[in-house]
Amino acid sequence: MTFSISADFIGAQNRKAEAALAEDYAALGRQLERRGVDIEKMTARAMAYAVAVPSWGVGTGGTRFARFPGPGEPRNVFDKIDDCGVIHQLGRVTPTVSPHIPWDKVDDYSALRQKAASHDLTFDAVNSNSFQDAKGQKLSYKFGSLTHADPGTRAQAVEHNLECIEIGRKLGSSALTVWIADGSNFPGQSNLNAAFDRYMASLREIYDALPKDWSVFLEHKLYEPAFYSTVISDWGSSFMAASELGPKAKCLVDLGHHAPNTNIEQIVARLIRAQKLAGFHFNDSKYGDDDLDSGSVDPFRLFLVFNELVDAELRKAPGFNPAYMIDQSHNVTDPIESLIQSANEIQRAYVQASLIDRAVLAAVQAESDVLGGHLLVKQAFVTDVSPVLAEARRRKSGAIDPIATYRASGYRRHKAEERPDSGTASAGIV
Ligand SMILES: [Mn+2]
Repeated sequence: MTFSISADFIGAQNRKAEAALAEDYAALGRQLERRGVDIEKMTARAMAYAVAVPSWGVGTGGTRFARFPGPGEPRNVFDKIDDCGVIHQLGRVTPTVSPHIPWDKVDDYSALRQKAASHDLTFDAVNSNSFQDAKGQKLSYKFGSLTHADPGTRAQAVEHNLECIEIGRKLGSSALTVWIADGSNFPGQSNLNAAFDRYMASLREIYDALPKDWSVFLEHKLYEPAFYSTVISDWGSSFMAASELGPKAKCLVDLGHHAPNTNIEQIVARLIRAQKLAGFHFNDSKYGDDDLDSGSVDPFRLFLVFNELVDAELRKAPGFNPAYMIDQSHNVTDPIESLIQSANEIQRAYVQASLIDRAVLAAVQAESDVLGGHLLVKQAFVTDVSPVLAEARRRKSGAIDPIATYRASGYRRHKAEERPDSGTASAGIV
């Protein structure tokens, strides 16, 4: 019998925090009422919001220099699902898991699906991996995968993506996320145009194999591991590819995959307009694709992204149905704590953006009241909606203070005993 956190334990922890929460919730409710906002509507929105956790995120990540494993790391995808279960049990905002193939390959996918269901979890978009060589793989991706100059290597990469679709069908997923590391490190190494043509030909084969109700999410990244050129480097390339492929192909925005200071919220607005926004890989960054915890460095940028998303949601923008996922690397923290905190910050940005009265904002903008518009947006951002998030968790039988409850439970200590270091734990970032 492996250790799990009981509902009774969460209830006992919550009882210690309930009185203070009730007081804070009532005070915030009165403040919002003065602004014409019904706190109950905000709590309902917080309760309805959901973001997927990446299966790879519960293992300790690393950099290209080193990885420092933590105690009790998941040894396989079943352990990962247990950890994802705890994140959802306490935070109540992450009911889905985004799997990664081949890292999460198993013999029995119905057993994996059942394991997830035992934690009230289902599976979100499947991530393929042709940025490293799988064990026993015939041809290497050292010089590319879907855009490799060799047709045999391209065919192998296509075949891998088709296998990911098959696995995803067994897991109840309905989307495939494709990110390739393909590019070049030297001017002259690759023909920039021909590489894109090969990408399109490979993606066409994958696209044509998609089941009826499936989508393919194209993920762009400006650089790394290729440092001179990347085939799908920006949202323009991604949009071009998705447009040519058809309606099932959309563009995924990973917040870390842009040059510093890029106006990502404007990219989001454009993709919404084109009905090509697939969804997100949330994380935060300071210098590049740092894969830091969501909302840890620049919560204002996260909020501004949600400002566009809530705007699109409330005006019922055609085709707007983004998939929300976290994609970050936890190198120096307990991954479970980081994912609870990150999901909370993403949900916070969503609720903050929901505070804005869109009609008032539009009227102010129509009058070219520059600072007036800015103040409306800024007022929403500086409103501390923590009591709304805590109350949403409490009403869904989660923890009022999820990280404190997690620490008090001793979950990590128990897992360190149950999961002896096998030296095989996989973790990574995509
Ligand atoms: Mn990503």
